[in-house]
Amino acid sequence: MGDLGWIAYPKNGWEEIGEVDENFAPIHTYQVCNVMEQNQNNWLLTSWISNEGASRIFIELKFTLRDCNSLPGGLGTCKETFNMYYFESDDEDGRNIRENQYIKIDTIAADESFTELDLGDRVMKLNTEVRDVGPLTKKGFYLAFQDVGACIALVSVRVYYKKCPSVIRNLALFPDTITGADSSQLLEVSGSCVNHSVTDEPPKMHCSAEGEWLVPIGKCMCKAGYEEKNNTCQVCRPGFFKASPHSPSCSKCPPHSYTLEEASTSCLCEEHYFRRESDPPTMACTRPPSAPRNAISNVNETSVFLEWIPPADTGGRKDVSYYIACKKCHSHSDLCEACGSHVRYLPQQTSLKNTSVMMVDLLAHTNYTFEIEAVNGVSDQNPGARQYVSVNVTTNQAAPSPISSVKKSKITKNSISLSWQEPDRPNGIILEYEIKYFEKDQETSYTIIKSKETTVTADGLKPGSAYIFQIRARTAAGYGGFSRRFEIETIPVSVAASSDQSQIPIITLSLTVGVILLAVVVIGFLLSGRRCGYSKAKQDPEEEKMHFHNGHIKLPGVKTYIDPHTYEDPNQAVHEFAKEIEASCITIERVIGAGEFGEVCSGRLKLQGKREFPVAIKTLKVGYTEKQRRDFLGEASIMGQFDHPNIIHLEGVVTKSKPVMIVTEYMENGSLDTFLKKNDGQFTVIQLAEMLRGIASGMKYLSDMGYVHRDLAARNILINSNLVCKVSDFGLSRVLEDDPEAAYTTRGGKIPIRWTAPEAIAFGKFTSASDVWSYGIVMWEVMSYGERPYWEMTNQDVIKAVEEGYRLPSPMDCPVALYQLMLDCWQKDRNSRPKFDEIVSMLDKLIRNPSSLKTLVNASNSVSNLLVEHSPVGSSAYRSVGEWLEAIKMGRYTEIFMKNGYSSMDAVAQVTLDLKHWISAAKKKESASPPATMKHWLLLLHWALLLLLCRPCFLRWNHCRDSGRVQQDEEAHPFM
Ligand code: ACK
Repeated sequence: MGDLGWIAYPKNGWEEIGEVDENFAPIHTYQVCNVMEQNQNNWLLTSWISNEGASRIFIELKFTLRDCNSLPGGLGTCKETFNMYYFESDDEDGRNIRENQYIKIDTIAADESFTELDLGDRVMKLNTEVRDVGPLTKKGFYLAFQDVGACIALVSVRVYYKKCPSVIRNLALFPDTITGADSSQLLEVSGSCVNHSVTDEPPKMHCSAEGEWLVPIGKCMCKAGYEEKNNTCQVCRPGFFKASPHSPSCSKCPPHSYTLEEASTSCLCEEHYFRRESDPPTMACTRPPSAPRNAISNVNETSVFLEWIPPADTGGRKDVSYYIACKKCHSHSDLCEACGSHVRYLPQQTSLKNTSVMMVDLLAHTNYTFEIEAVNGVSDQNPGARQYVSVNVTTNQAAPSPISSVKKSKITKNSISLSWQEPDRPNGIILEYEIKYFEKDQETSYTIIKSKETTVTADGLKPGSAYIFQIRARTAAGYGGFSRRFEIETIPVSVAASSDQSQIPIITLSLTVGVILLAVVVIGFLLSGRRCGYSKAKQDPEEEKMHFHNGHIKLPGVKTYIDPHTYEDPNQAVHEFAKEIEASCITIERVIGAGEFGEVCSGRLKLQGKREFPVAIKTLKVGYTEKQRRDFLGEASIMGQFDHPNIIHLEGVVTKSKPVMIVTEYMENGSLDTFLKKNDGQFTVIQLAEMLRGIASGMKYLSDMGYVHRDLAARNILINSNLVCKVSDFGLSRVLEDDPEAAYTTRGGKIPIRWTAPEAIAFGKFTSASDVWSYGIVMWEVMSYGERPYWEMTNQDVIKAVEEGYRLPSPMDCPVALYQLMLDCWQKDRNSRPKFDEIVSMLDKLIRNPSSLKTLVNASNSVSNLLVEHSPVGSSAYRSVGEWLEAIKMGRYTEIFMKNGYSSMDAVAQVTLDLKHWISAAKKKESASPPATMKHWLLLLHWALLLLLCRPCFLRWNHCRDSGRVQQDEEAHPFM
């Protein structure tokens, strides 16, 4: 509205006029309209305009221009354009420059002219034209408008430049930026990160000539502890954290962590919770895992397999692994020590990912405690909180490991002397070594020497020949593996001869001395009255030599049992098979039992050159008859013939002084039946199977020797502290007098009915096959922890039941495979029963493959066995329990039946179901429902057995069951 200060010349040219615009607002315009006159050159100069740093400016003109056609008479001179110029200058002194110094921007024409009509309406039609100029190099400029004879009204001149306006993009601030001079130019502009943010890649954008931001590159990110909100970085509140600029926003503290501060970059763990360095801060705080669960062990000789299930609480981590700590413990104290490096762990001891491990190369007969510890990534941060489950195991007997090296001590043309070291793992006391040798490539014909020493001399060899030697050790657990083959050559004759020659004088001398010595020995021998006795014809009392060809022994060497009865003088038999011990070598410590002929004591034996060891001593009571002495020592004559780890070992006898004694190895746990009763339910199936395996192995040895035991029963098995079972009780008059279980048969013999095969009871046919029957009963005794076979049934009932095809039911929790083996042993046809060697291999197989022992005979089957064994014929249901009991000659039980609620036949049928129920409850260890006393239970069983013997009743039971009238009541029990 004020004075623009523009200059117009000449005077009659451009003229400043006040007007109104289309909205009737007052405006200034510059007008010129000299259309009638020739040679117009009217200039209008603006004042100095600063370009404010822009190098390209835009000029927008708004004007009206009269159409020459609408002007009457002015056509010759009238123009419809005007020119626009500019002149650059740094200051305001450019007004005085000449016209020709102005630079033309453009000729401006109207694209819309107004007509008379328009004028008449007083409506202005505005033209708008925009031109740009650049690049500008000075601080400012003037504009000039040249009219050359048009009718123009210049309404507005707007001068401007373009810029990209300040903006925040990707948390970077880009300032106002004036566009470049060139219309296609993009200006690269760096942004600066907003508060609490940091650069990732430096932020940049491009400002286009049109004032638009284009192509952003790079960005800023809110630093740790801050998050982006509305283009700013906001602090994380307490309880929230942001660990890295790269995380998009603040997160709530993960479980078991907290923060009380603003702008937290991490959260702190709650007490007892930890974070591993490598754990991301977004992960919950975790803790060490709880202990592994349900650890079970499986001992196989000197290997232990452990299996467990993962801990209930993994501490919130996935990196749980297991560590096995191994401790060797003393059996009678709590003292334990680390196992040492000889134990191997498969696959490894630490960082176990799987929930099982196997320890091998443990010591035999040793108590171990294994601690299975669950470990995770934070366990080391809380070492005080070790969580483990311990498993105590006792390793079994195991054969010794092979001998690793052999030294040649002397080689001649006919002999090779060797020595060796005890095996690395003897796994017991080495009883002897077996040395097998043969001429190279002549393996079918070999010699075996047994030696108690770690040296041997093989003589009678061919000169200059190669021999192959292999050695193995034997302990109570049997033979270990043979060593590798050692090839050794005897000296050839030529070499031997030459060395012999050089030694002729020495040999002559030795020969002379040898002849004299031999003479002395022969004379001495003759003078001594040809003592013959215990020592067998061996080259060395500690050595035994046997030759084999094609698998058959060449020398008479197969040991068979010799019945002491075949000796005219029983004393001779004793001294043939038993060593005489001097009474002074024996210390009797205490009485441990009563035998048939006198007390049984424990004590110690100290033989010359050997260390003292515990023994059992059977004594013959004073005042014995000659027959009693003979029978007493008869056992020693039999026992002395046996040499097997599962046969009680005879140390010797005392016959030269009184009391007469039989000294055997000491078996710490006494007789097997008592031991099992005392330790009911304490052993694993594998341990029981191993006991059975030992007994079978001893019996195989006896049967191989042609010895029939006749009184095989758990009470006649002894068990030592390592749970090794040994067959004992080798009475001369067999079974008759000394076994309290023996009863007289109709044939007059005294027989332990429950253990004896039917053919032995009926016709006195005692064979190894009848021993197999007894072995089956022993299996049953072992698996039922010393239960009495056929419980309280009378011998007569037992004979009858067995004769009718009834067999003992499976003991509780007995593997199917073992019960099947028992049933095989109890085949009526003795030829169909397994042989002891088959039993041993069968048990070996089962022990080697413990999973085969996992299927148990289920409780209900074992009960139904009681009843199902029979094929009933005929049916006549009894009306009352009394009637039925009378009919089966069991009338005396009527009152007991009634007292216990068995007043109807239906209730009797329920007996079986109650039994089933009780057994399954016992299996689940619910102590709530067993009968009031064990006796009652036995009675129940007894009755069930009676049911067996009563066919009609069985039928009735079957009928009840089939018709669904017998309702199985899970809760009720007659004795509760
Ligand atoms: O069950 P026990 O303790 O074991 O009771 C009997 C008792 O003597 C009468 O025979 C025990 N007994 C017999 N021989 C031995 C032995 N070699 N070692 C330990 N105890 C034995 C048997």
